[in-house]
Amino acid sequence: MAQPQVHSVPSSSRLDQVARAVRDLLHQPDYDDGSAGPVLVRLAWHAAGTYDAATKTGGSNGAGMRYEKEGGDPSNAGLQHARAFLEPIKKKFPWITYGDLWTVAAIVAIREMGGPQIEWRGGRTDFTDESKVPPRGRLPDGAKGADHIRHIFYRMGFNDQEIVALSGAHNLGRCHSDRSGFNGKWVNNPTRFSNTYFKLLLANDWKKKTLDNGVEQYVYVEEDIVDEDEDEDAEEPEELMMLPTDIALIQDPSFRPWVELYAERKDIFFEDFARVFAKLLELGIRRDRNGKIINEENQQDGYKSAPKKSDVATAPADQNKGQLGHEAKPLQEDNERIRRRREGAKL
Ligand code: DDH
Repeated sequence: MAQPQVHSVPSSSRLDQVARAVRDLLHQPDYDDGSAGPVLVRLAWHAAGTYDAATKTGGSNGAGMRYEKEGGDPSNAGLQHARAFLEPIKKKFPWITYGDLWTVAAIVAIREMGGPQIEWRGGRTDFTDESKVPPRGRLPDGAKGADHIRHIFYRMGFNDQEIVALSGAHNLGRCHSDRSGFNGKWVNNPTRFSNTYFKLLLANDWKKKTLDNGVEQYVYVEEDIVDEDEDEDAEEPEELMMLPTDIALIQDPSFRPWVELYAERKDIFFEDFARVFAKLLELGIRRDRNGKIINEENQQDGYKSAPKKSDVATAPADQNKGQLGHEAKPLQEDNERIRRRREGAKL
């Protein structure tokens, strides 16, 4: 029998408060490139991108990443940082579900980083156990090619154009060798949402490089960001990178025209991205005519906001070595180096 509904779907005035709190936490001078935005976007994408249209399982309802079964998927390595960033907001607004918080944080971050306004609809519940948590292995592997990308995104119900539009999120953030094994950022300003990623894909002569950890990615050093007045000992400009899956977008004859369009027309990219990201966040969610979510777990439990599981951002057990236990330590050291470099210290 259905339980009485204890919590209601958040009102827009309550959501405004959450959105404001997300905006306030984005500025993180000691983290990565100075913003929590990119990793928040990735959190929402990985929460939703587990959807399987055939079985109607996975997707952004339930916040399954709170459970080891999903949070421990090596694809989700590093997302504990995003969840930890949001924890003070959850503490301040305990009524919001993790499912809503993780997804709304991404759209606030994208807008704040100069991206489009994205439609967002609330009402996600939080799973109360892991029975509905999707199996691991549903997210894309950056080392693979076009067939793999299609296999993953067609499963969610996206077409080739939508895949390319979504991939434009790689304007943001960076790869971390202690998370995915890849390393570096796609564009010079990774905290500003734009279509630069598509421009660079087409403009640059990407060369395959094998990193010390054996991982292969593509790299390019943009000459014109080297400051000629800089003395010889100065830090080299950071090499830009692409994943093999990014390069597949310009090699595949059906993906490539969309890369060309988005490189040329930022306005069209923004419009398409907004539509497709909104679709992504709705994956796995069924609504009635009034917009109320009617998934089984929502009908059983209502708008169920789960309590926090732990005060400490812990790494999944099977994550890369070095992140176990003190998983945030290498990151902190990295960030400290970046911060000191910005302040002009020679390291
Ligand atoms: Fe991605 N992504 N992504 N990505 N992604 C990584 C980082 C970020 C793939 C692999 C990686 C999307 C699609 C794909 C963002 C958003 C989106 C990293 C680096 C890998 C690897 C992780 C790390 O080391 O920290 C692959 C493969 C695909 C694919 O399409 C085949 C999509 C669709 C999105 C989206 O948001 C719509 C963002 C943002 C980041 C930067 C995270 C950060 O911490 O910074």
